[in-house]
Parts: sequence; structure tokens; C-alpha cells
Amino acid sequence: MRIFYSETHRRHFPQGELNGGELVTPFERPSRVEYVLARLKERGLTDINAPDAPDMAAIRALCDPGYLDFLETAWDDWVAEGFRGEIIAASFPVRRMQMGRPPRNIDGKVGYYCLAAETAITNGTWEAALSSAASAQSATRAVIAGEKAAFALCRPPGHHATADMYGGYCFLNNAALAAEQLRASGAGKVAVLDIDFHHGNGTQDIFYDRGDVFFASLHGAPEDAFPYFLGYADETGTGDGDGATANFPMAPGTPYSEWSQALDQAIARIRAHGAEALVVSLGVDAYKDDPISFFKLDSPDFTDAGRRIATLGLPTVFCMEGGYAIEAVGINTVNVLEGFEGA
Ligand code: OKP
Ligand code: ZN
Repeated sequence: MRIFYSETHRRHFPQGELNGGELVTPFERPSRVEYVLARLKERGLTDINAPDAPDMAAIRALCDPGYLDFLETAWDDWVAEGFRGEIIAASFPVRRMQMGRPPRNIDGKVGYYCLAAETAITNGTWEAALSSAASAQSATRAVIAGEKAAFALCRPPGHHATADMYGGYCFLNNAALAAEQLRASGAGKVAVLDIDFHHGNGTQDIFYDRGDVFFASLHGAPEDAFPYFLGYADETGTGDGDGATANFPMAPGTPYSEWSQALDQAIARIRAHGAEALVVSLGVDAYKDDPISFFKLDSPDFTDAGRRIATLGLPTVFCMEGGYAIEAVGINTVNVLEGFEGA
């Protein structure tokens, strides 16, 4: 399997994540990628490539122009304002406030474009986010060119990012870019299968009113888990997208026996929808020892999940999302890929 990854991810490494009222070293840290790379090599998956330059036209087609301008200039504007820390949002447009008016002031703008305050922006975040998107785009290009599957080792992750908001460690929605690219290459219908522990609110939001991109997500129930405000089972799409969203929220402590049934249901829905290509939002934070999640999957379960995904028989782009049990993130990620490849 061809693998794409950019060292530029390192440019995004905030010192602080707002966690329980403390600033802690972010769970989403550069070493995650090192663990995945090391395991790939250990297992003989050595076709590792740097991505081409990001396709900016595709990123502009997906995202709000004001949001992209904001991401590109946020650090300079923050420093120019005289702020000395990393960029953390503190004021948000919420119920009964003006939702459609981005402020001029950078502190206000940050809140306008942010959906969760744990995620800090630093010098280099924009470049890293672009390089992550570029990996997804190059992996998708390989699949369009005829590869059965490719793995984009994206960092930072993408599935919480909407067309106009960052948060949940995400800035640009890599999986959505891949899905759009597959559509543009001629696939009539595409599916995104999100197996990250957290609901892929960004991906869902981007495709919610479209019937050409099916979205299925397995995740911790919103009553109990981030992102809290989306991911209920009764969210099924709207307009042309009516019936093209399928959410499988699950309770704390969910074991693989139950999770795998939801996976089979998601797979059946994707098959029934008639998808011709697949994007997998590949987070491995459903793992039992993940520090910020609450499912109980063990490492061999990820191999089995990969096997089940392969039964779709679709050209597949894997985009890395979460996974924070640092010692196991490589094993679990590569297990999905090997299960898929029939190893
Ligand atoms: C990103 B991905 C700990 C809670 C942090 C944000 C979680 C983002 C997960 N401070 N909440 O879906 O793995
Ligand atoms: Zn996650």
C-alpha cells in the first residue's frame, strides 16, 4: 500500500492544550506520527512518499474564504496584537448572538472560527495543516490512478474541521477533501466511513445536504463524548442528503462485540447506497487504553475491523485521524491496514 506523509506536520506543536482547566502537553502530538512510521517499517510497509504540494484550488473549493484567510494570518495577527501566548479562543458566538459577522479583532475572530477551545494555534499550524491536506490529496491521486488503496498519514487530523471552523485538533478536513476529489475524478457516489472514537462532525456537516457522499460514523455518544453537540442517531441528512448520514453513537465501555456490529451495519449502509469509492477516517482511539476515549477495542480487533472494511471491495483512501495511546497507535493503525490488505 502506498503511504503519504509530510514532515511538515512538526510545525504544528502547541505547548498547551486546555484540559480540565490546565494547560497540558497536547494529546495530539508529533510523536504520534513517529510511532505509526516505526510500525509501518517494522511490518514491511515501506512505500512511504512525501506528498505533492497542496492543491489549493481544491482547498478553496471546500472551505470558506474568510476561514482560510484567518488560518493563514492568525499567528501574525495575534503577535501584532501584542499577545504573547499561543492562540486559544475565549469568546464564542452562541445562542441568541450574531453568528454571521466575523469581528475585525483577532481575539474575536479566533472565537468566530473556533468550535472548541482545547486546540491552540501556533506559528506553523497553517503550514502543517496544508501538508496534512496534501497527504490526503496525494493518497487520493494514487487511488484515482489505479491503486486499490492508499494511506495518508495525516497530522494534524481533519474530521472535526468544518468548511469554516477548527477545533478538536483539526483545521482542514482531509477526509472531505479526499471524498470531493474522488467525486471529481468520476466516482458517482462516494462514502466516508469514520471509525475514530469521536464523531466526525466536520465531515457530517460538509456533506449533510448531499446525496452523492454518504457519511457513516461510529463514536462515543454525544451525551458523553466530544464533540458533544452532534452525532445523534436521528441525524440522517437533509434535502438531497436525506438518508445519506448514518450515526452509530455508543455508550461508555462499548466492547468490540458491539462495536463490530455497528461497523457491519455501517458497511451494509455504504453498500446499499451504491458507493464506488471509500474514504476511511482512520482514528484508533476506540482502543481500550486511549487516554481520552471510552471504548474497549483491543489491538487484534483493529485487524478484524480492517478485514470487514475490505469486504466492500472499494478503492479506498485511509486518512489518519486520532489515537492517543502513544505506544499502541502504530500497532493499531497498521493492524487496520494489514487487515484490509488481507495480511
Ligand atoms: C480529535 B480526534 C481532552 C479532551 C479533548 C478534544 C478531542 C479531540 C479528538 N482535553 N477534546 O477525533 O481524535
Ligand atoms: Zn478521535
